[in-house]
Amino acid sequence: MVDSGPADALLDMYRRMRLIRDFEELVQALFLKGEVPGTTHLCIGQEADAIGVASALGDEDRLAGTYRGHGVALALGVDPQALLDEMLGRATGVCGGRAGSMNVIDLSNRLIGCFGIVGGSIAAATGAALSLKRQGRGGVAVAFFGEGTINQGYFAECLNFAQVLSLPVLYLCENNRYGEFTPYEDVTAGEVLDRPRTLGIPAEQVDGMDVVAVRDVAEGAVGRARDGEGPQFVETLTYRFVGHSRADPGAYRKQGELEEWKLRDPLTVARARLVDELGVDAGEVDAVDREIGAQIDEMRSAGLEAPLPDPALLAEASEFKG
Ligand SMILES: Cc1ncc(C[n+]2csc(CCOP(=O)(O)OP(=O)(O)O)c2C)c(N)n1
Repeated sequence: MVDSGPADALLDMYRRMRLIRDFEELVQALFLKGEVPGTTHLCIGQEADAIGVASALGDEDRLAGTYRGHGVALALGVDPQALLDEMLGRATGVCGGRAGSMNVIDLSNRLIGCFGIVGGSIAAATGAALSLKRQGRGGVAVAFFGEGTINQGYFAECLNFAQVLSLPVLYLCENNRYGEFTPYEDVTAGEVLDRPRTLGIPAEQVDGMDVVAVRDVAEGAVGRARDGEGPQFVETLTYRFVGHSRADPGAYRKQGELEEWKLRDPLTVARARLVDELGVDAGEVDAVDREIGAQIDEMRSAGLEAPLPDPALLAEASEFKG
């Protein structure tokens, strides 16, 4: 091995991406068996964004995610078993089984919420950035959202507000090409980066299939926001390998597109860099895969045996129709 520093850091990021991938594959399998109430939105294929950005964050920072939020939750350090239990609606879930897949929140791990409303994460992170600035402890807030969100009112209002007040916020747009079942270009004029740039917000694009590239760009952007340079914007070029939600087969994709993107699976890209460039033994990477596989098996059994919430609380929740 040439230099163990970058190899160790990348192997750690690979491990965390593998956890997200296997976790979501388990959630999907359990959903299809009817064990997951509500719905699911998976980030399979987009793991490098969550891990790359989380790797650039410190203790004072905060992050708001979307309904596609399992990846950022795990990346920030939410307990995997508690997150799985949440998907299964169990009392031991990170939100006591009442948030489900879309609305996870874990303030102790800097996750200020995952939002089912498209654009909700932008508003939450902008507000958090205002609060962080007033506290003066150097924290930065991050908003994750998809490219379909840039046509929402929240987007224009919040970016303008943040720029005028020079708030410490990173707007992280995951451009996975589709908003639900609609290609970006069918509903959006111009390029994603044109929008923040119109307001004078520094904006850059990064390969969202390369966790090292995402981490490096995120470190730069978070650092500038922390140093008082105001809001920053990053667009990751990525792709979800699965449908929008539930059992969507993704029939709207262009022919061959999925297969082409899978060649650049973030796990494959990270593995190749580990083995071919950093000299890590392929067996070491295989061992990580096996370790995570065993962890997931244990989590599955524990989750399915975990207690359901108090029936009184369930009755209260079912009365809420809002
Ligand atoms: C305000 C609002 N409008 C519409 C929806 C329905 N909806 C859910 S996801 C989605 C697409 C969002 O696409 P994008 O922002 O690109 O994120 P992605 O799902 O690709 O991660 C839409 C329109 C919603 N949840 N909230």
